[in-house]
Amino acid sequence: MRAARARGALVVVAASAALALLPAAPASAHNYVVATTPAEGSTVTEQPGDVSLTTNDALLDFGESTVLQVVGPDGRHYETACAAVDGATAQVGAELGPAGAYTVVWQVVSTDGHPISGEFGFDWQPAAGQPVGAGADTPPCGDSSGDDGAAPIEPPDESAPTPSVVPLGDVLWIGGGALALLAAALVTWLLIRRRSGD
Ligand SMILES: [Cu+2]
Repeated sequence: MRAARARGALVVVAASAALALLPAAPASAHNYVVATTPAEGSTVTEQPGDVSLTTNDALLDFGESTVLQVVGPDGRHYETACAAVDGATAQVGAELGPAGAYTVVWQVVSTDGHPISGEFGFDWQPAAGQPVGAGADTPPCGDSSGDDGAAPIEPPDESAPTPSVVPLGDVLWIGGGALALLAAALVTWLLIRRRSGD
């Protein structure tokens, strides 16, 4: 009788742990990257003109919340303008400078209003006769901070009319799921320990 009750409790614990994980599903609504120009890890020999990032779904455009920075091996910025959004693609004009490894630091706003960010890299080995850009110390687009701009830009400030921009909800759901799993593991351990103690 006692073993049956303990087994029933285990089923309940397992079921509630599984339920606790369900709310994490909406996080998958975030756009994901399907292509970049230049391609990640590729070697580029001619000025690409534009550097771009394409996701699986339409991007929202809040102006400054869309960022594409092209950082050269010398740490300078080789994007030449502000990033623009066209459907599922964000792009920025660029004129690459010295040969070497370039990193594109990006932030875009997902269809659900949450910013997503990341970076990708490519190698620039200009063919003979290719013009090279001089670059700039700071991002040419909307840089008001004193830092070097290498880090992803902060989401729009709190006064912006986009309350859902910070993905805190996702963090809480995931954190809540992890806590529920921990609690379930603890209860299971206690039940097993009690049974073996009989
Ligand atoms: Cu989201």
